Amino acid sequence: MREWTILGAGALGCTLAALLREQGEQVALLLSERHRGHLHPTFEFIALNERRRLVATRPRFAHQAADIQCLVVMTKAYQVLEALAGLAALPPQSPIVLLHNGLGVAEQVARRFPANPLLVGVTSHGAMKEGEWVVRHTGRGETWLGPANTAARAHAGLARPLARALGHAEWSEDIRRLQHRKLSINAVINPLTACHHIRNGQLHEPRFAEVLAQLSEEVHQVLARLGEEESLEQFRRRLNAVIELTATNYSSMHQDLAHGRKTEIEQITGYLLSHAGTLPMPVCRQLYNEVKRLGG
Ligand code: KPL
Repeated sequence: MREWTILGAGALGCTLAALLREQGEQVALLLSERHRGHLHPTFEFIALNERRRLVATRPRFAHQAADIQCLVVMTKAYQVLEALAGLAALPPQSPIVLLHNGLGVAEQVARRFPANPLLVGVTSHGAMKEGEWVVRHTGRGETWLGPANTAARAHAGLARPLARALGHAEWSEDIRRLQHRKLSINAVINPLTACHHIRNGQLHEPRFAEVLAQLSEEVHQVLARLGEEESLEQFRRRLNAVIELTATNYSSMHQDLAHGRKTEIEQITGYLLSHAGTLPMPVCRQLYNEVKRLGG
């Protein structure tokens, strides 16, 4: 039976581990050396219906990379390359699945692991940690996977067990479009909420109407430059729906800044700025600089 190895025991990584275990799938958590001694990395999982249970997974460490059959990387975008650096012994036939926010990382992973099937994806599940080993699933969402290289296409079937575990998961040959859609939402909500110390829903307060409109326009212009055909009006509707749906959440970038962690600004806003060509992008640029100034 296939074993999933999850790299990145954050809230989403543990949520995926718990939901896969519930379906009887074999799951290992790839742990950093500081967790050595945890023979069975067990954590408490709080499901959407508030039911609590202990989830036991198998511990794995980088020196066991040769045993990894399917690697799901759920670290922050900026941690992916460093986290993979210790896995040179990963078998070349083992698929690597990247499920982080932002863009620009998969190309670097492909250079580092040219033989491995490389899958990329987006997920809109929400989760948060309530302690080092206590994880709460806060929202069900969609998950999409697609190929970042030709070898990945042989692994489209991975979407099936993921769908059983997550409630929804699908394969898309046009995954870049879905990544762009997620990036465009993150590029508006994340830096604005992080810089103004607000929950997502507060973006609908009148004081943010102007900056929200300007930023949406800038982000939409870059997406159009990247070949996306969604109209500005459609983008605004989609954005407003996500703001409503996640109104009580603090965005991941807000949480990162609030906890003194590095943010994914480089892979989100930085990626857009580097693809903006001659577009001026004043609001994007200002938020990028502000997040950097705040330490992210
Ligand atoms: O994906 C998110 C994030 O916080 O990174 C959104 C959709 C903005 C929800 O908070």
